[in-house]
Amino acid sequence: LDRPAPTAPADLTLRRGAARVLIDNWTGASTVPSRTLYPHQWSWDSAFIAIGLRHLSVRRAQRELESLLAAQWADGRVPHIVFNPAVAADAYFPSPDFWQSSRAGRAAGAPAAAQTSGIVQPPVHALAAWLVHLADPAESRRRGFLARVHPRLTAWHDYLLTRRDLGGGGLAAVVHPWEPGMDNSPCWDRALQRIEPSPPDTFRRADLDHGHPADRPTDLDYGRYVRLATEYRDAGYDDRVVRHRFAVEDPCFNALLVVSELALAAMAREMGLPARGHTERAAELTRALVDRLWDEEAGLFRVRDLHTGTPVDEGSVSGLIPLLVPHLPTDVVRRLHTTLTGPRFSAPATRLVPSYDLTGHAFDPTRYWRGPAWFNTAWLIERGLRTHGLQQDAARLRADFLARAGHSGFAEYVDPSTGAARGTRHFSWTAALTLDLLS
Ligand code: 9WN
Repeated sequence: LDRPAPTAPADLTLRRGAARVLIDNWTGASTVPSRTLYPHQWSWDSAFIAIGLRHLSVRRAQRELESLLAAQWADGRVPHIVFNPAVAADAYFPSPDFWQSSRAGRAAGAPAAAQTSGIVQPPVHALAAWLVHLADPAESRRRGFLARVHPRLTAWHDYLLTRRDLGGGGLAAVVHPWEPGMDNSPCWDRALQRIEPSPPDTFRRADLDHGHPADRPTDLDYGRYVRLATEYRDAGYDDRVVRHRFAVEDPCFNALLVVSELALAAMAREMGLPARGHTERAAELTRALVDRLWDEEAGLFRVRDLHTGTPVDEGSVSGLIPLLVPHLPTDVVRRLHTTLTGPRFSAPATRLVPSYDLTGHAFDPTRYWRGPAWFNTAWLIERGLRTHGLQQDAARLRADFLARAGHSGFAEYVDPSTGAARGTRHFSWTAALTLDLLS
């Protein structure tokens, strides 16, 4: 309501460009994040993509989420990649031959037919499903969309809050740096020092065929990613038997779980089912998030390393995303807002929020999650600002999002110091969330 209607010619051009990206990246049942760098289906990408696709085709948006959920494991996990069997095995690393989900993941309930990875990504899916429903409730009811996805999404959250509550404090832990979706964030550096990297000659990085080495994680990072994934695979991806050597609680991951739990409550009410279990869970999660991860002195949420039992002393955009959570204490919202608009996260060239503290010792303006500003995190923060009535800040962030998305050719991320496009172009979630902010 506080947004201008997308009738200006520039908005229409932007809308057409964003729609073109999503049409080109649609494979028939889902959307690839990028035709070149990421040629399969990714979990949290699909959720963001569905949020944009609902403005083009509600049916396609439903399909996007349902094709992902069709690859859910019997233990409830939603895998971070669902592989497209029509794509060459060497187009992306690690490929299905590495994960071996249907064989190695049998005890954990991996599907027999689909090939998937064995790890997860942030739970944005229930929020996405609810927003897809709201785009056309009559069509959603006619197709029984919520009745089909609600039980699967509930099982997904159950998995995260039982098998993945590794700290015993009511939050979900992530066990691989790919799981929080921010692969090489400095937040993982210290925990990763404990992991001996797999030798570089044991794998081939397909990402460097398409991505610039200065924009991507390093070979040392990859060696550690491979080691951790190999150990999980060799333990049958079974959280009941594996001793995870990397285990952290991430603020963004858990904040998304809170809002997705509230989305499940809304779905339950819409279907005439009890919603109380979901709202209670959201309240417990919110309390645990604040008790375990809020750092009053730093003015943001911290990652907690479960091996040391201590907060990680790094400032990441992940620590600002809990602004999305509706029932946060008021002083926490006030402090988050101050941090967001202060020198650590207010970049000179763009209002899009950098992925890492601009004044931090590890800040790098071009390397992936160590500084560049990403569009999905900006979308989440824009929503968080509106959740707490900070409309003016939200409007400024939205305007910059749209300008950068258009100028960058729907880039994967931008350099926060110059605003220059980085990573791949025609990136699906950048296009999808552009459509959402325009609608
Ligand atoms: C590993 C697909 C994914 C995103 C992640 C982003 C990147 C993969 C990679 O691309 O990760 O999952 O190969 O680097 O970090 O957030 O979901 O777009």
